[in-house]
Amino acid sequence: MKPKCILQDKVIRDAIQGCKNIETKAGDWDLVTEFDKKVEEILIHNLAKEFPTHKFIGEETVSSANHLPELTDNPTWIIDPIDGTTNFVHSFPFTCISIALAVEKELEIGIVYNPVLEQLFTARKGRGAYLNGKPIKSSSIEELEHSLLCCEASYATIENIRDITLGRVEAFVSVAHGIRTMGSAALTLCYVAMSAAEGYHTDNLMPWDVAAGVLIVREAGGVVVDTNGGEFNIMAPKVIAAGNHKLVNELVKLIKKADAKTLQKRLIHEATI
Ligand code: 2AM
Ligand code: CA
Ligand code: CA
Ligand code: CA
Repeated sequence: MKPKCILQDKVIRDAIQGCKNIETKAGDWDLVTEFDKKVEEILIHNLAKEFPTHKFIGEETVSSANHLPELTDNPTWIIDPIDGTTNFVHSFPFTCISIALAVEKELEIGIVYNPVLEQLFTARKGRGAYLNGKPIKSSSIEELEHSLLCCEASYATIENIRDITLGRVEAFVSVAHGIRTMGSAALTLCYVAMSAAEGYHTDNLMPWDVAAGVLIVREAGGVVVDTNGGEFNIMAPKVIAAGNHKLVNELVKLIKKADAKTLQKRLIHEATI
């Protein structure tokens, strides 16, 4: 049964094939539609009715206030009304609602729902992760060369991180069975949780992109760390997720090596101009 808080998933399913009013936020690549705002409004309205003392951190509310609130010890719902907005705009069916509950800064509940493919991922801390009610488990593959790796290549459009992003993509391509860049951080984390992919990495995300997915990966037996290999920080997410510890460590080393190569190229380039 679907959790009550996502019962408005019909809004996304009905809208994905139709016309959308599209606006941009930070740049041409940063899209928002009336449906992102509508779904967030309904989610917060319904949850606040049920849990009047709880706090909310939602992407579109934060964007319009231009201020990311601090995560406190109070129960806080972290909401992405449509993760994969660019996919949604293009009617590419890889898009979802992502909802997490943090209590005392710890993730307690994660819900990710793709209303087009009708895939509902759920997790509760200490109680495992599920796809449409059936338990899921992350991959036991430990070698990069046997892995399907996912990342977000679209950050290559941002000039000051283009070389770092492309350097990491090149490193992934050169070692893995294959790479995928799917445009929804929340769903990609769930695919790592269900062993459809072995690993995922991206920087430059926000709490609502990853909060639910991170809990789902961990409850499926997977591992999430910060890109530098340290503890993952939900309020400043730089993510490496993998099916197991060994593969996470391999990814940390691979990214460090790729970045060192990129920075060396930068130095050589700067020295020659
Ligand atoms: P969004 O669809 O909710 O914006 C791939 O684009 C992933 O990165 C998605 O999970 C997307 O979430 C997220 N993302 C975060 N900031 C973004 C931005 N400025 N532009 C595009 N995607 C962004
Ligand atoms: Ca967005
Ligand atoms: Ca998002
Ligand atoms: Ca979003």
